[in-house]
Amino acid sequence: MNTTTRYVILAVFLIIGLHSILSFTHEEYGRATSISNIKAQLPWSAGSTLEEIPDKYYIAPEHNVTQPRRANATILMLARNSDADSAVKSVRELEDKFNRKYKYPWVFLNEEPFSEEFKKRISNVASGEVHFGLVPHDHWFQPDWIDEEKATAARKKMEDDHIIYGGSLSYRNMCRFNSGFFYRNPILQNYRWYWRVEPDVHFHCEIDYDPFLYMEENDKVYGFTITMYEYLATIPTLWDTVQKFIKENPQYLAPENAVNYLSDDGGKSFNLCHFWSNFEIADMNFWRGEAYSKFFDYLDATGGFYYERWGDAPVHSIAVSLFARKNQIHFFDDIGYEHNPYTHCPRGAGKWEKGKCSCNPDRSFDYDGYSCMKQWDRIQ
Ligand SMILES: Nc1nc2c(ncn2[C@@H]2O[C@H](COP(=O)(O)OP(=O)(O)OP(=O)(O)O)[C@@H](O)[C@H]2O)c(=O)[nH]1
Ligand SMILES: *[C@@H]1O[C@H](CO)[C@@H](O)[C@H](O)[C@H]1NC(C)=O
Ligand SMILES: *[C@@H]1O[C@H](CO)[C@@H](O)[C@H](O)[C@H]1NC(C)=O
Ligand SMILES: [Mg+2]
Repeated sequence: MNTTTRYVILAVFLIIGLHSILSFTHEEYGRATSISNIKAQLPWSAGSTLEEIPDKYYIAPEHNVTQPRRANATILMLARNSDADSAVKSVRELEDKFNRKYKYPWVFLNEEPFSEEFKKRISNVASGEVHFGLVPHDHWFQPDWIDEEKATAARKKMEDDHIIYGGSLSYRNMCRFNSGFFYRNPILQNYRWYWRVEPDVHFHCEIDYDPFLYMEENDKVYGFTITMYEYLATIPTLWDTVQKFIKENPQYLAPENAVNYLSDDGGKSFNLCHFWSNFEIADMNFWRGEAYSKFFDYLDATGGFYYERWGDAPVHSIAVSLFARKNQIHFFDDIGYEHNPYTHCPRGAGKWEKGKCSCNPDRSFDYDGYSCMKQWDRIQ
């Protein structure tokens, strides 16, 4: 063996040795602090990895039935990226109470792109397909023809008067979007029915039937759980505008409509009763139809969404009460529902028991003085 060969062999050994030392240190790196190692040293998991529960102990998911038929429907949420925590909680609850059994797709809309975090966390809790959509610019932002000076002055005045969201422009964009645009979103074009859900709402009872199929098979248009009075200061000229529209377009008034829920004097004045639209199960083809399209355009042209603070709740409620038959509006008594600060808890005989509801039926908003349930009951 000459010197060169000896050096080559030595070098090879050195490289092999160095490599094993390096890979050893590499494997060791972080061991002291990695969770799995600390866990193994803690008394409650002494000496082994966590024990897995064998599959046989899991009962077959209780409601693993595939429905014979699903409606052409989606569950819809408008949200901001900053709503992720509360959005995930709403999805988790509705999945537990309803959707894990039915697996309807979810649609999330936002005027900004959803973050990867939002999409990941939502997809983790939804059982069906999930679609994340962007609201087109013109569906959201204040149109150019709005007189900005007048709108600014109106916001300032409402803020000074301490009207909730009175000074907010984004709230107005949201209300106008929910009144006249959400159902035109390209993703929602694929569906007829929607169930509107907001971040941070609660569902208190098991929902063991499909409300969409119920609506479809019983010729319903709009479903609600809570009804209450609107703040007059947010809609001072709305009813006048509605009356003008009806005068010009009497053909859209439905026979047997629900005008007597909206008005205590046969339509002369608005009693401010409306369906609380943070919960809605409804037919988008109603909003897409001729009567509502003309109605929305007529309202929008007055600028009332910006010069006042018209909400999607009174706009939807007035339209559905005038352009649909009253028996096309459905009160979902058996859906226990909470949006801070109000809860609807089932009141019908046996419904609270049947739904295994967590809400207190004595505290249901139905009996609150601010509820419009008496006006609803009166027209039944
Ligand atoms: N993407 C987006 N969503 C919004 C915006 N403002 C409100 N939303 C959503 O629109 C819905 C209604 O907004 P909320 O702030 O809950 O309004 P509200 O129910 O009248 O009032 P709260 O009592 O605050 O709940 C919710 O689903 C919100 O997540 C916004 O600027 N951008
Ligand atoms: C439950 O449903 C899933 C698909 O939805 C299926 O793969 C699974 O086999 C079902 N389990 C039982 C027990 O029916
Ligand atoms: C669902 O409804 C939408 C809107 O009416 C319609 O365009 C679409 O074709 C329907 N899809 C199915 C599968 O029926
Ligand atoms: Mg809300």
